[in-house]
Amino acid sequence: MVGSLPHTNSLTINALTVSDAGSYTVEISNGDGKLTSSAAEIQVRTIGSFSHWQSSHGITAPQEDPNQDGMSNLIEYALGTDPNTADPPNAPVMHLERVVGQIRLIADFDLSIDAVDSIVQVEGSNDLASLQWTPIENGTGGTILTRNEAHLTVSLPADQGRQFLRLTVSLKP
Ligand SMILES: [Ca+2]
Repeated sequence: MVGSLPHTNSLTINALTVSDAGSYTVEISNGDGKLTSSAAEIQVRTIGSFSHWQSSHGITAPQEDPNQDGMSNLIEYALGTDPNTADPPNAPVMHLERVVGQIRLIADFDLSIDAVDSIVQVEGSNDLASLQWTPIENGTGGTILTRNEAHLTVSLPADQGRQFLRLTVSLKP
């Protein structure tokens, strides 16, 4: 591939397609060998499109579960797992933590940084039989919800009796 380096500190290569995603070693040199660079490893990622992810994995519907691991394709997209391989699920990391004298349940969900068109929501219930799920909101009942590009973390008081959590995923319109 050929790019341009017009006396700036950045190099932009625009003529890429989604099939160019992958790992590369990049070295910069000029034609007469008088300029060279150290090698750099870079990753080119495909981001931001469930429809592209869907077609690249050969799947047809967001709610299907072709690898039968209990997670829909849409959940697999948001978590960055393979919808066709029965890998171990990208389960949340959960633990109890004492914070200022209070025992709290911490659930940390590892999210795909590429699924930028997904909307991830944690819902809670204290009774699985009722099928009543309530969105977990920051500040409600002492809940602390933090989110960054790659993680969604929920911190709940652990003295509220039995609690169940689930992850829901939808796509931005
Ligand atoms: Ca699945």
